[in-house]
Amino acid sequence: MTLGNRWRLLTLGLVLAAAALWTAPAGAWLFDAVTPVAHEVRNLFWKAVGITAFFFILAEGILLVAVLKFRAKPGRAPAKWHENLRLELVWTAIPALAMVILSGPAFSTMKYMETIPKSDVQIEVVGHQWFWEYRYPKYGVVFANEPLVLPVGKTIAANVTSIDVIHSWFVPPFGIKMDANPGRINHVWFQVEKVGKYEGQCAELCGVLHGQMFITVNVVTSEEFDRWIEQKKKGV
Ligand SMILES: [Cu+2]
Repeated sequence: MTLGNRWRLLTLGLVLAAAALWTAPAGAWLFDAVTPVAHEVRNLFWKAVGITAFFFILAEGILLVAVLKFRAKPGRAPAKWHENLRLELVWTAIPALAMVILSGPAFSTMKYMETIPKSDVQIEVVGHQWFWEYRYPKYGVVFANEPLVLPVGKTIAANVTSIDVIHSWFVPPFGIKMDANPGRINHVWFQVEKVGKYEGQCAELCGVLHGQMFITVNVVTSEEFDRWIEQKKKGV
């Protein structure tokens, strides 16, 4: 393979990988964030990328300069060094400090996700091998294996649990990925900003049909939601 071909193949690979990330539902928290939680997660991601990219470029830049400047040349042997305690301390301490600085926004984002505000709609999400059951306790509505329906703009609080093994309720555009553990109730909240159909999937290997434990959430207007829940109450 010639060098030109190799570059072409590499570029094609990168373009395909970027396209897959862009179109796959799993990347939606980054490209289609639709809840305040998802926006927070995305902001945190970019902060982490910014800080780590700074050190990556700095370290690789220094490496490149060292390689070019001190390499062997005709009539000159390559430079050699061994150990420099002060330098090693500095280049360990600075990135460590950067991680400490980054832990601030990381903890505040976590706190934001975990503090459930006063909710407008309370639901229960129950994982089964291999489908999701949804309950609306206030309305006495329970169903399984069909899309969850929620009103746009309202604060939704969800209790997440499981009947059998560990599942995970993962809806990327909401920035939500919560384990559903048997014998334990986990809490999440979200407020969807746009009407639409959102997709997710069980994100914890839970058995042979794990790959088919899809999640669909239809986010509708309040009026549509009221109509839908009335119908559901009647068992339609
Ligand atoms: Cu599962």
